[in-house]
Amino acid sequence: MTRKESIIQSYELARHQYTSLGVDTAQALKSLKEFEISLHCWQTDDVSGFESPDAALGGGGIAVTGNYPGKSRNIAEMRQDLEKVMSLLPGKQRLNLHASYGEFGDSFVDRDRIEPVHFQGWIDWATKQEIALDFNCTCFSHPKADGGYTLSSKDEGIRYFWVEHVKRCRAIGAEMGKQLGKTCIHNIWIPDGSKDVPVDRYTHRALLKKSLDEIFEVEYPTEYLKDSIESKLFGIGAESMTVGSHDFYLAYAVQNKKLICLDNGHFHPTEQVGDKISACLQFVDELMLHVTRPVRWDSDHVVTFNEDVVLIAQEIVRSAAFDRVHMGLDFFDASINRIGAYVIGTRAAQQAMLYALLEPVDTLKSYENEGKNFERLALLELMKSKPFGAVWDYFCMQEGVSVGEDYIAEVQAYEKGVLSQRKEA
Ligand code: RNT
Ligand code: ZN
Repeated sequence: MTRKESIIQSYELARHQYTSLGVDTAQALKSLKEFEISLHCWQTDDVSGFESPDAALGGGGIAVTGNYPGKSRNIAEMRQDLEKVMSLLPGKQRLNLHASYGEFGDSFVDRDRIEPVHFQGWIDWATKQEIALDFNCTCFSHPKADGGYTLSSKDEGIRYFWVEHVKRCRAIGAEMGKQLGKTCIHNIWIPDGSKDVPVDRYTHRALLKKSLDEIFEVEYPTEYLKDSIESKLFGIGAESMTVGSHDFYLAYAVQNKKLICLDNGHFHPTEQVGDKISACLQFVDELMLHVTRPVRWDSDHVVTFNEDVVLIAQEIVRSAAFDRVHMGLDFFDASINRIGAYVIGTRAAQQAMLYALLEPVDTLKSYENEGKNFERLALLELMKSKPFGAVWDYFCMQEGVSVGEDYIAEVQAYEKGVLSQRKEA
């Protein structure tokens, strides 16, 4: 039997098993193909960005550990890496850019001066790749963020600088959406917070509200731009108080019809972002997700197929919220091959979606409605050993990308041929 024949045969056997449970595998694969995940550009270069040749992540309570060779050093290398990643992923994804990744040429363009023209190269590239772009203001790794406060700063000059930056970022995002004909989601995350217990939380939060109001004064058509705001519990150096807490942003999002962005590394370790989806969706139209793997803290390890991610996927599917929940990734691991990390994490998120799509939701719901909780638990347990891997392999084959473990060799070849040729700058 050829490899192809065995993949097809395994799929057919799997299909029968799912069909007998009332699950349509073909429909599941159709939905999976339509579900676009927003790839975070910052996994290719450890969140360094290209504002200056020696740009590196600094401040803001996020940290990248590791020094695996081969990180992308410029935009050409980054695009090359992204194209490699996308060639190893089934379906079509989006790209999530940070403002620090513009094409600034030889001159230094400060954050309050950036314009759509600095991102035209990305728009052209995305047009060629036939993908959509999402965008993020970069309110960290900058001297004006060193004081610990940006949009909530009591220093009017600093606050104004960041308001201007974010306003410009929204204009850039809207331009991306307009040119690409696909809505761009612009996300705001700021590092603002305090290491030790502050006494004036109120003023900082009032200032953040004021800044957001100023930023959102300009309205863009929703076909071009949608806005999300990302909450966080704490960061390194901001252990005692984060200005943009979940309460703050959720309330702001509800009151101002914005998207709330839930990063599953930004809550207490036992809180489940999956549980928050159906709660938030009662009050906001749409959600943005940053899917990550927090190991003990917001460590941004590579996403794996774990219970947290599966619950997120299940809640999207069970809530029939495919069009209302946008999934982006947010992890950065510099201790292993970065391209491999990317592919593992994105495939894991896609697999979680597939797992959720292959769930016999109707049967499970009717068990639940009838109070048959033993039956519900039994079926949920049974689903864990169903041959969903066979459906996944078939999907990859249909999509013309590496099946099963084949992508390991592809990443190794890319490391040998491309990444290892990159000398440290
Ligand atoms: C930080 C937030 C934020 C960043 C990116 C780079 O804790 O998760 O989303 O990771 O903007
Ligand atoms: Zn995030």
